[in-house]
Order: sequence, then structure tokens, then C-alpha cells
Amino acid sequence: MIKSSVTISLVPEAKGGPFVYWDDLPNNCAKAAELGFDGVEIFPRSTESVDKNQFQDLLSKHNLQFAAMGTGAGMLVHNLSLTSKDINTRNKATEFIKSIIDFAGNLGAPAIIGSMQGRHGNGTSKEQAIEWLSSGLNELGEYANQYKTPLLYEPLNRYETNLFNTIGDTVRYLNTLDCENIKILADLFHMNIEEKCIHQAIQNSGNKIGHVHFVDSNRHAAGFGHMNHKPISEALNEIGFDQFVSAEAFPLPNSDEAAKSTISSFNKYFR
Ligand code: LER
Ligand code: MN
Repeated sequence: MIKSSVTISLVPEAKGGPFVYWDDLPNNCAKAAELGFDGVEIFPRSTESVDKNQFQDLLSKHNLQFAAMGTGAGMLVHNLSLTSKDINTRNKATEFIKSIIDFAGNLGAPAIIGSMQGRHGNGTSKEQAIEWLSSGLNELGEYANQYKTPLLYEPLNRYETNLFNTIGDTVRYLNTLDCENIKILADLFHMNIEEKCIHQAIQNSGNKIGHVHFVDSNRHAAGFGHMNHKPISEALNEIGFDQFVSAEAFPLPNSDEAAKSTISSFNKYFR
């Protein structure tokens, strides 16, 4: 059965970004549980900034699952990237992501590689960037294997990366890697910009989708835009997807309203 989740950002530098809840982990876990979400996805500044025991207690107290953990602060706060020209920066990016894989993997959740994939250009050819990305993903996907969790790779829209923008291109790319433990995070916001047809892209993805960012056409919460979520939910069911559909959307008009609209859309299309 497909599960619901909602994002909680713990990164002050990300203010203005597409996360539903912000900052207060105990209060936001309580709210997520009260609304009936199955799990939470967290976006930390680093692993040291999250009290693991407190988080574990919150999950069990509220009967919440840990859906996924983002690595984007590596780029946003520390300027790291898997495709940086500088080998030290690439190595630090790999270490940062490993620390997230350790934290999340110990609690059974996958780590997400979104903005940490970087981009080509500025003296780096596309071929070179993809070679560095592949070496990073192979190493990190293998690393995640020890926890029996996949590594989630998120294709982004053209304004955020020039590496892989569509699900189809990403499936073809992942099939060239040595490591098979890398799954796709399908973010409906990016897909709405890049795909010819969102539900067909899902139908053609084989078994590669491991997580979904659930959102509307305008990156507001599902229900506040003009995306047709019905064929999307049908396509996800058709391919046998049984992981998290996680709300990554702007907290508009505020976090609570965004969360409420998300869970009511989730219940309408996935229950
Ligand atoms: C960025 O646009 C995004 O969708 C995030 O999930 C990536 O870190
Ligand atoms: Mn996303």
C-alpha cells in the first residue's frame, strides 16, 4: 500500500524553500501524526544537528515511519557537490552523504540525492560530470546496501540541473551503473515541467521509482493547483509502487493548511 509522508525542514538557510513544516521537530511530528500521515521526511542541516534518540522517540510516540532524509544542505550550507571540479569537494560531498545514509539507514530510511548531484558546465564537460556522478552514486548506493535501504536519486527540472531532467533519461542512465541499489525519486513538480505526460512517464519507469514528492502544478500543496493527480495515482498503483508519496511543497498559505490539503488529496487519490 502506498504511504503518505510530509516534509520537515530543519535548515534555516533553506527558508523560502518547498518544505511543508519547519524547524520544530517535536511539534511538527505531533501535527503530522494528528493529521494521519504515515511518515515524515526530514531535511537536516547535518546529522550532528539532529538528536537521533529524540527523533526515534518522536517516531515511536506518534507511530510515524521515517520516510526519507534529504542531503541538500550539503550543497546549500556547505557548497558540496558530487560533480564539483575540485576532488576535495567531491570527497566531502560523498562523506556528507554517507553520514546521512548512516543516520537514516540505522532507522530504516533511504537518503535522497537531489541538489547534491550538481551540474556540468563552467569548464566541466557533461561526460566528465556524469563520470563523477556515476562514481559517487555507485559508491553511495553500495554503501546504502548495508542498511538494506535504497539510495534515492532525484531528477530535477532544467533550472536546477543540466544532468538528468526526465524519468526516462534517468532510468536509462541508472541502468548503466554498476550498483542496482539506486531508485528514482519522482518529484511531480519537476515532472510537471519536464515530462510530456506525467502518468505515462511513471508507467514507463519499470520498477525504478522508490519515492515520490507529492505536490501540485505550482509547487503549492496537492489540491492548491491544477495538476490532475488521478491518473498519477492510478499509474503508481499500476506499476506496483508501495513506498512513500511525500509532500514537498511550499508552506502556503501556511504549513498547517498545506499539510491539510495534502492529506485530503492523498486520501482522495490513494485511499
Ligand atoms: C529541489 O527542487 C527538490 O525537489 C528537492 O527535493 C531536492 O533536494
Ligand atoms: Mn523534490
